[in-house]
Amino acid sequence: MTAPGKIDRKDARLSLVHIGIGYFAVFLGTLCGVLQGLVRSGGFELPPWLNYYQILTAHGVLLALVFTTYFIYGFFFSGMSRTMGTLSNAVRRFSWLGFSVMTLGTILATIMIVMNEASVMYTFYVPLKAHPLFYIGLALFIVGTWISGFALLAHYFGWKKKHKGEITPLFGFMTTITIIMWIIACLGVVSTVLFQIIPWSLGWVDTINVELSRSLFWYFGHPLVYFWLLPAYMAWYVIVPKIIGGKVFSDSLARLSFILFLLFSIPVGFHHQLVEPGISTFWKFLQTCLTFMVVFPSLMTAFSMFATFELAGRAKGATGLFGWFKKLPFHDVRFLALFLAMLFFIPGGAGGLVNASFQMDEVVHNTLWIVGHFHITVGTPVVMTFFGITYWLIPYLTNRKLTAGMNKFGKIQIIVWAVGMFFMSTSQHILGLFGAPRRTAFTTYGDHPDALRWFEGLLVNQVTMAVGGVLLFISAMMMIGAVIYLWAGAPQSDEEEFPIAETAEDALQTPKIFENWWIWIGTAFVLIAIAYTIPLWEIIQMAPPGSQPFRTW
Ligand code: HAS
Ligand code: CU
Repeated sequence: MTAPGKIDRKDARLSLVHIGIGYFAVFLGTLCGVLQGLVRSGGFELPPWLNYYQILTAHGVLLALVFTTYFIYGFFFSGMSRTMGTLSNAVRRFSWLGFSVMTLGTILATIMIVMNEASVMYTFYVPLKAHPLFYIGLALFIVGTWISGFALLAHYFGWKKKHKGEITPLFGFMTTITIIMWIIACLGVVSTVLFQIIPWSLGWVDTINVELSRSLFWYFGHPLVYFWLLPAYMAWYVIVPKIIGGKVFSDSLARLSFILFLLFSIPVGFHHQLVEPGISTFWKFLQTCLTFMVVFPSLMTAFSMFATFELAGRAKGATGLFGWFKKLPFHDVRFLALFLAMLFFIPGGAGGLVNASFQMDEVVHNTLWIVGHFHITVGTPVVMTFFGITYWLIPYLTNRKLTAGMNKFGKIQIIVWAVGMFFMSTSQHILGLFGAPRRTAFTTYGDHPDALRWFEGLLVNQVTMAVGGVLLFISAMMMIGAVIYLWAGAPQSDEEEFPIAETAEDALQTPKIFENWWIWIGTAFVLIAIAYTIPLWEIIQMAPPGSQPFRTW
């Protein structure tokens, strides 16, 4: 029998293996990242056997796809076991199957990148063509996540069956929303990979409808960012209140924000394609409006965080308008990491509003501004939250202790990450406004005066960006060190908890309709049908001649 608050050793192992692979991807992916930064500064050349677009592809795939997905599943397995009971043997077997298929796909895709057969970036836009095994690896990766996803859904609905009429635990509800959104979103990328790209890359068909492929990719690509963000929000909603000695401000607001993500995160992909031909402006405009709808659950989250902080502070006797701020436990790395993550998301999210505005996107699209945007959305709110979770989750899973020394080390590691990201992302945003493009190695375009400006600005230039990159690499290596120490070196203890907050007594009763999955999944599909049916039909009907494959490296 598992002690209260602890999880079954077999569930712990399933979670740990996922987190371990995730951090191995961090090691490789950040190594590529620092090399990219040094190349762009003009002060460093890659060895002839390594090309810039190869390491850029590895950086994006390993960090944005592999690290995030493995970590998220490791977090889900442990949280679902902790809050909804030990996983059944069947659920665990299915999860190991999903893990095996995911990992086979990851290995295949990574080998193709290492062999320089897939320098197509993490968005693998056609008509750039990688080796067919790269795409087959990606397809296996997605199928593996589906198998594990369905296993987690089985665990959630199994709990519901045993607890008829009860409101489900918040962690489980949020995991289920995220998995359902992920499964629906992946339909886009699986369609283009299976029915367009793989046959085309194998030479079974000569040409490919580029606009259709990109549109199916971005049908998946924007909800992909919420697949990363929602687990971070889960930690902000469910775990932070416990760490700060407070309660969940409103269970229903938390659930409603996740339902809004399920409804509005998919029919918005065209906001990545605003400058692309082949999509009529009406549909771009409609999806831009829906994009502004999907901002609301984030603003609700911001409000909820402030309310949680203030209520916790006041309960401790805070007075004055901002007295509650001083009561926050900044000394605790488990909170500091998540608080800094939230702070970074303010400009990160605001930048997203710029990107989503037609005219402004014309200025920033395909510039370093976008790279700056996603380093303070994925690279900090998400990654720094995952780092913060790691400081207690690994000791919890390995029955070890987050020592005071490691807490101190962790605060330094998190602050180095924050400083590095501040320098790198600020430079990227401003260089992007100066016109510096993304996805290019070092170049001054024949010493063009505009390009030279990217190296001369006072604080903001491509060298500052590289300095930020080096700080991020140092912080990432510190994090890897912390993971190894917490996994195998920290003192044995079973004190470490998986912090799960209770809901505030005076919070409104959560409406039962929130658990009516048919309504929410049905509405999500209706919105998707409205936003995508006609434009995809037009893209197919009025397709220009397809494109041959290109290999530019
Ligand atoms: Fe984005 C491009 C629009 C959010 C990631 N985005 C990207 C790319 C990535 C990415 C990876 O409309 C590049 C893809 C590529 O390779 O081409 N993005 C948005 C919008 C949002 C948004 C409207 N993005 C994210 C998140 C990401 C992410 C989240 C990852 C996790 N993005 C775009 C657009 C593009 C784009 C266009 C395409 C641009 C182009 O031309 O290519 C929204 O979700 C943002 C809403 C959020 C806010 C901020 C809310 C603030 C919160 C924290 C509050 C702080 C607290 C702390 C409570 C409005 C929740 C307490 C503070 C105290 C002081 C006490
Ligand atoms: Cu997007």
